[in-house]
Amino acid sequence: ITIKDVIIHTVALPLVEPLRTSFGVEPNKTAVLIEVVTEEGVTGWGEAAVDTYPGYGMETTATAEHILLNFLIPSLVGKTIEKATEVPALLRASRGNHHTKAGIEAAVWDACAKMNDMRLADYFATFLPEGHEPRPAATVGVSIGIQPTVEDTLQIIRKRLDQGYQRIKLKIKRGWDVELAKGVREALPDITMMLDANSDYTLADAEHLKQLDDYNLLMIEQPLAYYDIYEHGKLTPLLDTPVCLDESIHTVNDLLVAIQIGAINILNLKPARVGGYSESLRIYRVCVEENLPLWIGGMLETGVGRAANVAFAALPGVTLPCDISATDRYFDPDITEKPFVLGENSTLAVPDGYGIGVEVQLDRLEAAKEHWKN
Ligand code: OSB
Ligand code: MG
Repeated sequence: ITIKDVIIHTVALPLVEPLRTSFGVEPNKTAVLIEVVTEEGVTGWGEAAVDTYPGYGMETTATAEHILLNFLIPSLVGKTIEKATEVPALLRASRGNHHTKAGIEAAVWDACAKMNDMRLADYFATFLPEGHEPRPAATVGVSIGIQPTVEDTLQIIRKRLDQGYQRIKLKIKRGWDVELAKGVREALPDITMMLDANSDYTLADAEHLKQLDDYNLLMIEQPLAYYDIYEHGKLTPLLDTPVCLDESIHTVNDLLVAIQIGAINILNLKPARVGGYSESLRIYRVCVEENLPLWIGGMLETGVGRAANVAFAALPGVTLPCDISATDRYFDPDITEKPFVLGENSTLAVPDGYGIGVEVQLDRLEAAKEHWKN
């Protein structure tokens, strides 16, 4: 494809249920959607998963717009791209800004898959060894924010179990952890449960976190600092509960270091966090080679970002349930048509269409752009 134009759409969508984490809460999902228009007449869509504040990552809607308009878009317009994996080299002059780069790269991935008359999931598999053809659906769970009480949390968990989710993730923070895990485990002895600390603890909390070993947790996600690998290397061997890293892993190199020093038992791969699907494929291969359990995380993406993540999550090296839930957990309505609906055995089917397989509805896009302005 030859890139003719790149258009950005900053949007806000009201969340059906805001997600309270150890770093904050937002009633709206914001995103910068990126539309890549090609000389061939194919259009690709991508999503830069950014918030209005640098809470999870360092980028925001404003930095994404700035970096796209001044640096990334000028690096791509007029370029001819044969394979989507060529994009990182074209963006190399700009450092960091992974969520933003992932968004523009995702739009190129969508356009390239469409140009090849392929679903994005199948296009991903062309960059992997044989035997990595996508499954029909991604296995998923659901992430539940911090609630005022154990009883409130149980109520939401029961609703999600009734909806068919088979893996429950609970957000925790300092002062809201052991009591929660104990209360939920006593009420629901058999559920598959995990916790996500979003970097709220320090190594001094190791003894405290050790108490969580009593509650049969699938894993604890990102206990220590978002920039740390070293201290996770100290904590992980002390816990029986497997430690999953999210915020700490920004590149394949970070992952190799984490594996080398024993900091990681499981990886939450967010394509946004590592700068896109090209780097995600490198990381995927390391996980397969090292037998490291892998799942795909989420950033409450709109249908554009979620469709691409579902495609990636369908790859067979993704071995644990992903944080990609059905559309009705996030938005009513989403900006894309064909909502994702939870299927048999806690899955989301890979859409049939070429590329990401879902279409942006222009009237809803306009409404979401208006919502952003207000
Ligand atoms: O830490 O995994 C996280 C959402 C926003 C920012 C960080 C995280 C999350 C989630 C939600 O846990 C996952 C989802 O998209 O459903
Ligand atoms: Mg997380």
